[in-house]
Amino acid sequence: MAGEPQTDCLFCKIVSGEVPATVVRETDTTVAFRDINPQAPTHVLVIPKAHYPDAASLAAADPRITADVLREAGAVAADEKIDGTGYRVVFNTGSGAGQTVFHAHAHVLGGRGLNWPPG
Ligand code: IU
Repeated sequence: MAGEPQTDCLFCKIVSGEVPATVVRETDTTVAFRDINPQAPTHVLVIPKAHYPDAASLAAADPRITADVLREAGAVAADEKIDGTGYRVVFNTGSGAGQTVFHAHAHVLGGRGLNWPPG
């Protein structure tokens, strides 16, 4: 069923605590943790606790939790003090765009200059 935990999903296991992560923020609906392979001085992932394979399916199913994820991305940026200089929130969607974990997640990247367009 949509939103239910998936036994084979790494991020569902982080939500349940089965897989450890460096959690920086948590709400009723979201978890934010440091990316294991950081691409910038700040690289935090914000995920919904509910399982949706990507941002589009999350947004279609639950706009409120989608807003929670975006609000938490902003809160991470403020916590990390990268909101003044600028930061990027990225939802890779589909393997052709670099998505490797099919549980919706926002990358929050900052703490260095970020080029545009991204690679
Ligand atoms: P992507 O947009 O699906 O490619 O992002 C997945 C991210 O999850 C990627 O940046 C990984 O480094 C990160 N990650 C993690 O933080 N911990 C893990 O155990 C695994 C991946 I596997």
